[in-house]
Amino acid sequence: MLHSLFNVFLISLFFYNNCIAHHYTFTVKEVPYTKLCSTKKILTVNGHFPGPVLKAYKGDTIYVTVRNRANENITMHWHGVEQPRNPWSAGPEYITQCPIRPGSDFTYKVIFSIEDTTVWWHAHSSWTRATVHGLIFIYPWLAEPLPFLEADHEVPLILGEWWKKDVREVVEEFIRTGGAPNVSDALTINGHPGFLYPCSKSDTFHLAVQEGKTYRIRMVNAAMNLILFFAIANHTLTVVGADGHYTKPLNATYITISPGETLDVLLQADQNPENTYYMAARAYQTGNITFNNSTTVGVLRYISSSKAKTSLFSGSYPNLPFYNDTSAAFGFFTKIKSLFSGQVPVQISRRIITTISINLLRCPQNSCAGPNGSRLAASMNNISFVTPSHVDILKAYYLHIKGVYGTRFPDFPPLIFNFTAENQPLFLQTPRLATEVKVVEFGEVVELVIQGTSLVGGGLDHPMHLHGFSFFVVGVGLGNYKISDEDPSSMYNLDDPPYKNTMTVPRNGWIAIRFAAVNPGVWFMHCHFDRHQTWGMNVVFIVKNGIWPNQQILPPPDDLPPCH
Ligand SMILES: *[C@@H]1O[C@H](CO)[C@@H](O)[C@H](O)[C@H]1NC(C)=O
Ligand SMILES: *[C@@H]1O[C@H](CO)[C@@H](O)[C@H](O)[C@H]1NC(C)=O
Ligand SMILES: *[C@@H]1O[C@H](CO)[C@@H](O)[C@H](O)[C@H]1NC(C)=O
Ligand SMILES: *[C@@H]1O[C@H](CO)[C@@H](O)[C@H](O)[C@H]1NC(C)=O
Ligand SMILES: *[C@@H]1O[C@H](CO)[C@@H](O)[C@H](O)[C@H]1NC(C)=O
Ligand SMILES: *[C@@H]1O[C@H](CO)[C@@H](O)[C@H](O)[C@H]1NC(C)=O
Ligand SMILES: *[C@@H]1O[C@H](CO)[C@@H](O)[C@H](O)[C@H]1NC(C)=O
Ligand SMILES: *[C@@H]1O[C@H](CO)[C@@H](O)[C@H](O)[C@H]1NC(C)=O
Ligand SMILES: *[C@@H]1O[C@H](CO)[C@@H](O)[C@H](O)[C@H]1NC(C)=O
Ligand SMILES: *[C@@H]1O[C@H](CO)[C@@H](O)[C@H](O)[C@H]1NC(C)=O
Ligand SMILES: *[C@@H]1O[C@H](CO)[C@@H](O)[C@H](O)[C@H]1NC(C)=O
Ligand SMILES: [Cu+2]
Repeated sequence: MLHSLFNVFLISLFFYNNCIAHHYTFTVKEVPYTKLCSTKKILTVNGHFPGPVLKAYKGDTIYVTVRNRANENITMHWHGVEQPRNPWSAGPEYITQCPIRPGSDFTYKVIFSIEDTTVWWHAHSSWTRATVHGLIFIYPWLAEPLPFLEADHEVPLILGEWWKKDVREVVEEFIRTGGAPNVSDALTINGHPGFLYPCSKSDTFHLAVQEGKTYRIRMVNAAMNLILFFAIANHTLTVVGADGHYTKPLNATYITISPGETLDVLLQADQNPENTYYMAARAYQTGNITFNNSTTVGVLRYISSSKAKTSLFSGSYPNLPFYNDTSAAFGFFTKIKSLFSGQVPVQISRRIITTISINLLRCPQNSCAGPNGSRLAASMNNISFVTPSHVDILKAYYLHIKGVYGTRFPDFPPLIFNFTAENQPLFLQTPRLATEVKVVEFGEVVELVIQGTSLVGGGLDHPMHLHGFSFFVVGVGLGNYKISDEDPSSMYNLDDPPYKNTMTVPRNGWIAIRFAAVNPGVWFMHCHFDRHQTWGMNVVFIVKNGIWPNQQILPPPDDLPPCH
């Protein structure tokens, strides 16, 4: 008995030490890449696009040294990792740190706690995340069984967007002109546009599968500005995880995935092995805005197929929903349920209601490139968030530096109007520019209602992401949230709602999320469409320290990048 226990101990230690590193080095540098018939230099981690997969056991702490050997500022974010008490490693530029400057290094301490399944990492300064991103695979401890059939293989799958121009030029241009950013030139699967795009026959993602085996696709939508539909021809996708948490198994013929979201999907290689099957992704887009309606395609073939090489261009395409099919998009989102029941906080101590809007700012002589010569902006509760430029908010909070931010983010929209009306009076379009945070006491149970508005252009979907927490999505609806309702919980799922870090607010609709504010720190919340983040659809939560030492922010690391 003693002997066998000892053996188990040895084996697990051996496995632990050999399979999973606890220290990684990310060297950020520019490397030339050729796609769509043109070559440009892009920012990469260790020369790779997409970047390397990190692996961790549940509850592990890993260290990632980011060495900036590029010629622009950078920060790194560990998307979906709650980082208990450790906002110092959260990453958003000028929110929790000043950037790592060219030639400098910073070691991030990434503290895993309650996360299971798959999350990801990406740069969090300007639009550098376009090419600086990768997946994080989380494994349960050896003794802990998976709640679904163990797969035979794991497949990392990153959906992305590619611009032929340097992304810095795209950003510089739309900030300068006040118009919308140029849309991308391609969608990608693991960096490959696929053979439907020019010059891309050899730049196509291939997945070779063995008949009868099960594949666990660990995927993320790393696109900058597009929600995507994805499917694989003739194969059912079984969703078992979302945003780093287990879900009830869900069989689907297609999935919808928003920027920032991760999914764990099981794929059975159970179709005729002689055929070729395509996987494909393209945009879900409801608003009246320009987007790239092209399709990225990858190839799934069976290893045993005799005609593998010749049949490449005669495969089956999957059926994807039409671009503006809201019931298909939200039909998928709302079918995702947590594996577990009864974990939602029922008593809330604070309800915050916020609008999210696209806005316009006047320009002298109507000289900007937005509608009517104005400048496009975006807001929450009519405040277009102004990012500090000299000191980050965390440092200002920790060291009591005044004048960096205000604490007057309102609990309620400053004006009540028909948020989703077809025609809005123009005077509502102009936001207030400010750096206002929401301060929350340690331990408060927050319900946050996020209401989309139809201001400027009639409304859009918005994937909203919160750092530092996972939240329960207790409600999703179209139209106006009924603010006057005494007890809105009759329209909520308080049993098994999904536990997420990113949730899409439907066009002219709302979501209600709940989280317990038990993670002290400074936590960014923003739209994961990067153009909206750039325009100010952001807010910061400051969760104060609790009374016990283990309820307080950890001390800052020694190598924190200086601000000036
Ligand atoms: C954006 O698109 C416009 C119109 O097609 C073009 O003139 C401009 O050069 C583009 N800018 C960038 C940075 O791609
Ligand atoms: C979409 O991408 C295709 C292929 O790169 C490109 O030819 C087209 O111009 C793009 N569409 C828009 C609206 O930019
Ligand atoms: C795959 O699906 C397509 C479209 O649904 C169908 O036309 C085709 O016959 C199917 N192919 C196989 C091999 O099942
Ligand atoms: C889901 O799909 C898998 C594989 O195609 C199948 O084995 C399973 O029975 C399906 N489950 C349900 C509930 O339909
Ligand atoms: C869509 O936007 C364009 C300008 O970007 C405008 O001319 C057009 O009227 C809009 N269409 C609708 C249906 O709102
Ligand atoms: C895609 O957009 C182009 C213009 O950019 C348009 O000509 C084409 O009809 C669109 N395709 C679909 C399927 O909507
Ligand atoms: C979706 O787009 C099609 C074609 O552009 C249009 O006919 C249809 O009305 C749109 N549907 C919705 C719900 O907007
Ligand atoms: C542009 O101005 C005209 C005239 O004032 C107005 O009717 C229209 O709604 C404005 N468009 C936007 C997007 O503000
Ligand atoms: C708000 O606007 C929507 C869309 O035009 C409309 O259907 C709804 O009746 C309006 N609600 C109120 C209270 O006026
Ligand atoms: C936002 O604030 C500005 C400035 O105070 C005001 O003009 C505008 O009407 C407000 N809009 C909304 C939707 O509250
Ligand atoms: C890089 O960061 C430093 C320190 O915050 C700042 O002074 C500098 O302006 C930044 N450079 C760019 C190009 O943003
Ligand atoms: Cu948005």
